[in-house]
Amino acid sequence: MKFNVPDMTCGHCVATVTRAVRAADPAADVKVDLAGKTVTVETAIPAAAVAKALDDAGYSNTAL
Ligand SMILES: [Cu+2]
Repeated sequence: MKFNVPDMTCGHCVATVTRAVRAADPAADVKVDLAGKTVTVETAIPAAAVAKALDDAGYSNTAL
């Protein structure tokens, strides 16, 4: 699954976003494209759960 996360601006954001997804699913594979403002996640949990984890971390997002 892939999300547009427009508010990511730096390496700190990448780390925060990655940590947020891993908190929801420790086994998740998270790839962040900072320049493209996208996060690609391989996970068994629902997309809505990943979206909520990102929201809760302060990063609004839309599914792509
Ligand atoms: Cu940042």
